[in-house]
Amino acid sequence: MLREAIYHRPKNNYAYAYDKDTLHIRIRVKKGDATNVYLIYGDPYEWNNGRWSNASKPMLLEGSDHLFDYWFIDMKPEFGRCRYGFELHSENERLIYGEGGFFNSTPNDINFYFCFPFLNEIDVFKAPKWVKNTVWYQIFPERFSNADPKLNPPNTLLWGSKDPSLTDFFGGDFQGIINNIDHLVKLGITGVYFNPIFKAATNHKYDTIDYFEIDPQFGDKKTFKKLVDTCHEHGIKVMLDAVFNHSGFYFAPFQDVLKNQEKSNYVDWFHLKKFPVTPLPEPNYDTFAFTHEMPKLNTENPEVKDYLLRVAKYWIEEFDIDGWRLDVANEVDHQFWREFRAIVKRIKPDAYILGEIWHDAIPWLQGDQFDAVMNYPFTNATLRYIAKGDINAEEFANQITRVLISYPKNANEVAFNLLGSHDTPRILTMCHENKDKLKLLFLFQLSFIGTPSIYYGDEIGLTGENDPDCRKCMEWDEAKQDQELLELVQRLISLRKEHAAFGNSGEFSILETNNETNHMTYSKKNAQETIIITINNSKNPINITIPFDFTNRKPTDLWNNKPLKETSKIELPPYGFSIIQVRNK
Ligand code: ARE
Repeated sequence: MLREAIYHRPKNNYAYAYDKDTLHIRIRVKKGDATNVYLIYGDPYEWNNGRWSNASKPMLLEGSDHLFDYWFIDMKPEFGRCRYGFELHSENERLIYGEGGFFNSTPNDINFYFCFPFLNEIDVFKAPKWVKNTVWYQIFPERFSNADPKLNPPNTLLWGSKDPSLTDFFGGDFQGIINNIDHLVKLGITGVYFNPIFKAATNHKYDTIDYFEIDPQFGDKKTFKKLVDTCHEHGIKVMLDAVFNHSGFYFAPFQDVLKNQEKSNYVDWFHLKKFPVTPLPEPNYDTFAFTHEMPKLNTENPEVKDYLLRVAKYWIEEFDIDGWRLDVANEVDHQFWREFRAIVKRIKPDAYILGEIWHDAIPWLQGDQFDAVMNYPFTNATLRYIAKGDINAEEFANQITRVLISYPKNANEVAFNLLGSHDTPRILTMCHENKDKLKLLFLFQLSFIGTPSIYYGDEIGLTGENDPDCRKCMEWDEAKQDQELLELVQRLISLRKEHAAFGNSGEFSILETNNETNHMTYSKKNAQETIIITINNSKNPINITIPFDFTNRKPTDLWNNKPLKETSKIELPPYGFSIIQVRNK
């Protein structure tokens, strides 16, 4: 066995508390090296004469990518404490691995084992229960619906009259969202994520002027309350965008700095580099990216912290919002987020905290900061396989396995799985407008572990290149909406609700990938049923045998709602799919 490939480290995605009684342990081994892996474990205080009385348990092969196999076990340490090591078997070798390194026989020194000291309940990663079953919908408020022309900002354009430029306004507002709540309800949405709504200068409102005011183009606080109440009445949770990394240029404290320079009371609110503070030609202060309109806030300053935490509290306490999406979350200090979490959870224990992080985010998912992150690694892998077609089925399986392995299972269950957002090209455009591919994207997203999020308009086939083109006005003329697509998304969401295994309580396993046909078969399984999904991601029809024995299992074609013959052979048209259900024996 290749020792260099073997990896384990406690207290991260390789060993973590799943709940107050259960530990999850993983180990990475070179692909194909081990035939069996066992966990050797015991309580540190039960160690007698160089050994434990109890024994070892077999681990399961959880998944593989192109280099590694990942072995997994869940166990309940009787006294909450655990020392453990791994016994790895290949055809001709038996190897023990622990904190002390590699051994040919079970080490008789307890210090050579890994240590999970104690399963303290307060440290267990815990997201609000409701999140797991949520289907999100993302609304960019300026572009969803304009119902109150009195609120239109100057030069508001006729709804949908052109593709948006960086600076266009179309006048979307809260009343427009309220008027169209049925669209969300029919779709089966149970959570809405709103892009920023606070007073700001631009159409996207990421340049906050006042964190305690609604932007007047959207309505007033009364209408916002009505919006939250309307959502709640329809079983829809509400999440707002918290832009705490930076303020807008016209935020009063920043304007004060520009005016009073060294004498300003707000010099420590920002990351100023020298005086006089000047925004142009290049800002001499830290900003978001290189945008002088977005001065970076000094979240280490207690005054700034106090101000922003009051903002976080205010919108929960006064308007009963259910969650915060944190903009540019990874550029803000961890300490700020820890305090943010403590306050938010104190006032609303089941509020959801979602960080915008595009990369591996394990340091934020330890239970003390975020409940989830926007799962762009999921997005990238899925779009590459289905939309862009630049990776094949096997590589997709590798990448999706890595997505799952990167986090604890309880974090995966609430990951915010998006296919597109206001920051990315429209998914239909990514699919080169091939709607069959788009359907496969939705199928994969809505049958995967985590909480799916639909970017407004993707469900009716809006197109658009990158920002600002991906922020077109929502199309409300039913004749111009893709009704077939809409119905597909609706049905997939209801399958998620009707069949827990199809949704978030099903264990995801890849059953087969084939690079020649480019198809992939995976299953979702819970205690009651197994659902087997095949995606034919190819312009050719396929005729394949599903690697599952249906004999005496009474399979049902869930998509077409009809019983199937007990055979594993299926035929799928180009970009076709099948969803087969069997009850577990
Ligand atoms: C505007 C224009 C852009 C132009 C830019 C230049 O629209 O076309 O390039 O100005 O200054 C908001 C607005 C944007 C606006 C931007 C600046 O929505 O329209 O751009 O402000 O004024 C990284 C960050 C991530 C960030 C993205 C955009 O990590 O946090 O970049 N996303 C949030 C929001 C945005 C928002 C802001 C931040 C600022 O979701 O909408 O922009 O508040 C890789 C990297 C990622 C990177 C990602 C995208 O994968 O690894 O780190 O994300 O690409 O670039």
